[in-house]
Amino acid sequence: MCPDPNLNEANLKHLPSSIRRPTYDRSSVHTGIVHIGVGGFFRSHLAAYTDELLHQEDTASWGICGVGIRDDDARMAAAMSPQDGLYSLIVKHPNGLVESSVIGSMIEFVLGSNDPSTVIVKMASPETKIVSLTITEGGYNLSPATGDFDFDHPEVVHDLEHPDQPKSVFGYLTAALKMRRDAGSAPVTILSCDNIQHNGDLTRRMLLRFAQRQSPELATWISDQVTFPNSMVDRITPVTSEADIEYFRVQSGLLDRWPVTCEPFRQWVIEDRFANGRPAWEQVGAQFVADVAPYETMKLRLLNAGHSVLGILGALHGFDMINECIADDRFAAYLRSFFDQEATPTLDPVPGIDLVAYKDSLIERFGNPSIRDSVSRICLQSSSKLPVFLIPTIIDNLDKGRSIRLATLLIAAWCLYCDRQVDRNGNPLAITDDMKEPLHQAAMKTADDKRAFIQYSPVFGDLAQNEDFATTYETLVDDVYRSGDIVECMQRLLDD
Ligand code: CS2
Repeated sequence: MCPDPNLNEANLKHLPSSIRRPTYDRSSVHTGIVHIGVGGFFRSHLAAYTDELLHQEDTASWGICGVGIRDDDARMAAAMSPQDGLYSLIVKHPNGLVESSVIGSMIEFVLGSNDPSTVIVKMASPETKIVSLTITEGGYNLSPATGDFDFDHPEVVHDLEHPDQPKSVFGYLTAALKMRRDAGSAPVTILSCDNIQHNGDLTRRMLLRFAQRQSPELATWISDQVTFPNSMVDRITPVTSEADIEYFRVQSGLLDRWPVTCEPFRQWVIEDRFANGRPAWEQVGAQFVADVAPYETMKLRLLNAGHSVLGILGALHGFDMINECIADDRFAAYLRSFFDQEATPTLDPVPGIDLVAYKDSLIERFGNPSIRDSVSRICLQSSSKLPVFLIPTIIDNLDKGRSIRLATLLIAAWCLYCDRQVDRNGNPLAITDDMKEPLHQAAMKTADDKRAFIQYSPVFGDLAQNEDFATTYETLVDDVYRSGDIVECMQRLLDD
């Protein structure tokens, strides 16, 4: 059998008219943005906004060079290279409608693992005006225990010894910024697009800590010349499945090795602090504001924390998909109570947003049956998500003497999850977490010491020292272990 032809520049003309494709001349687009961390989310979000913008006039200087600095990025490079950086974005509406388009904004892809210098030179090029990042919550090398940059991380230790052969994102950024400074090039913006409170401020703080160790003068230059706008990003983007590849193949007759599926909703709120110009993303729906803080807190504490609530409780119950959780009234009711009773009281008013409507829309988005967003994707790296998404809500509520039970049950459930690593039917849980083993060790001690899990400071900091939290947790962890049925425990809190 003849293999399907590739999705690539030459074969765009074979696409059926129902599939949108770049109608701009890709060969005249050049790189203005270098993006580190080419995964599903970057491709459904920043790259998709930028693709829409490239359809407008005078935007050809805003093409994107994708960069992979981790070993497993080689898979993405291998998928994108025969496709000239093109891929399909398959948008799935809750009513079953599906819209596909081919995205053309990523005009180059370079891998650092073999040859870091190509990446460094690209980031340092005067053409590059923005370096954007989706490196995940854990990628910022922040130790929750100390609140500081983790200088003990092996990649960081390596990068400080070998500044020209970096492995970590901070090593790369510092090497490129040094090259820019030495060449007298124009300033640059570093734009974090990860789910972290004040993601730009954190990037700046972490980068300056690292750069300072290498060269205090360089750190001062970075502090003066580089801007780090905060941004809030949102679009639910499940892990690509074989079914997505097959869907595109049937629709188009072409092989896309790594399509992206996502929901129709998207949101991007960005602080307008760019050191060297920026694309007019507002023309394609992004919102530029002076202060992103209320938007990001809302999103982290409702959407992302809400996802973790469903993910961990749903995993223990034996659900595979997030929409299955929402289809179960008991989970939907628990989530809504968490939103209303514990997350919302911690939020400031958000300009232009009706929080009740926002929460309604989250329940609808999580329930989208076409999306097939897995519980395991949500639970991935919970050890770096919960300190960002959930623990701040608990801390704020403790400070104000408000309810913490619904969020604390999640921590107790997570302890059981890390300890037993099976769902209620005894099926093994798919757990991917850098801290899986130490969390397992801590959770296993629960029978002898109920507080053992929350004393794991790399995740919880000194939260266990708060007596109100610790006693609430003790009662709930006891209930969770005795009952073994998380829905019963959820119900007890709702009935109380
Ligand atoms: C999710 C996010 O990974 C998670 O925990 O909550 O990936 C979420 O889907 C995105 O932030 C949506 O914008």
